[in-house]
Amino acid sequence: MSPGGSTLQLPVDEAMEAWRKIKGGFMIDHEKEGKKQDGISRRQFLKFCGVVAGALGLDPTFGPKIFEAFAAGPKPSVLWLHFAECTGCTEALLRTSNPGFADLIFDTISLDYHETLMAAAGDTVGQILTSTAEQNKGQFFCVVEGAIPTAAGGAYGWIGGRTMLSIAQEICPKAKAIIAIGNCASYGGLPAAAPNPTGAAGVEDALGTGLTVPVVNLPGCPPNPVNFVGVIANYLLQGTLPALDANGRPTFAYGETVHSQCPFREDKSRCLEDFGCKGKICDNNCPTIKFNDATSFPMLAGHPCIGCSEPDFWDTMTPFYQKP
Ligand code: FSX
Ligand code: F3S
Repeated sequence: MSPGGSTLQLPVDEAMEAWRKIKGGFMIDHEKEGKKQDGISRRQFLKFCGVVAGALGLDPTFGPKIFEAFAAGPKPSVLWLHFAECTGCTEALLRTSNPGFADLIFDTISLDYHETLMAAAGDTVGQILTSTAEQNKGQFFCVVEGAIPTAAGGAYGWIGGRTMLSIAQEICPKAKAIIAIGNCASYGGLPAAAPNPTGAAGVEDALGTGLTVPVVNLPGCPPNPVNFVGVIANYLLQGTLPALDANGRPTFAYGETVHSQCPFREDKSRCLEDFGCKGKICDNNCPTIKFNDATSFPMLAGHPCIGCSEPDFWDTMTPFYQKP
């Protein structure tokens, strides 16, 4: 959106009511097991909780405990901010189908603000964001998607007549915790690639040392939605954020290299190292958790790992391909 905002506007109350209806339409009906038209079946969601348990390094028998934690409520409030990015992180979430995105999101969290998905537009959106953050101060998870341009006082990135930097400075410090989703929000990603004239940076770097709210980085371009839900599940189960590595990433997901989990280590005919695979210097659980309903991951699809979960990967991991 350009400075000045869009022309389509709803009063705040109407917009919030519309958003509640959208959310309500997607809610899981746990009584109707197996009846997919009203949402995900209990069995399907239970299975997904087993996958999340696996991602967290827990025995799959923890699946029912995670399920209960999500079902118990109240669901954690999430305000989701978009900054400089391609929206691929949200798209990755939207493409989940087992459970589907709507079920996944609306049965695990209370998504109270998300510009890509909400009905409201224009100035109304800004008012919803400000008032929701204020009402839930210290209680909500702030998910940040995209880098924050910091050069020239943030002048390179605007939403609704405000700089992305000023929005982040207002909202992020009010959160209980910040989840930086994707490499852009974690470390700057593509927008921060050299020579980075916009001064794009990840959340922690953009907001500086004065930020006292904990930040969990979930890099990947895009990251795996299972790891996002894993962070929330960890919080619901233990009341804490997961253990983080030196790059602010949960060790349950980024504790080992991609290579160490790759099934092609012993298969020279499938290993893509000679084509530029960065699996040995990139930490993530892609080969274990997989994408697209756990059907595939880059190397299985014949594509080398591009190292997208590491800081500055556009500068340090390129060229992504090499001639064998
Ligand atoms: Fe960045 Fe996510 Fe890559 Fe794109 O929003 S991590 S460019 S997949 O969309 O931020
Ligand atoms: Fe080879 Fe990359 Fe797998 S180096 S073993 S294809 S992670």
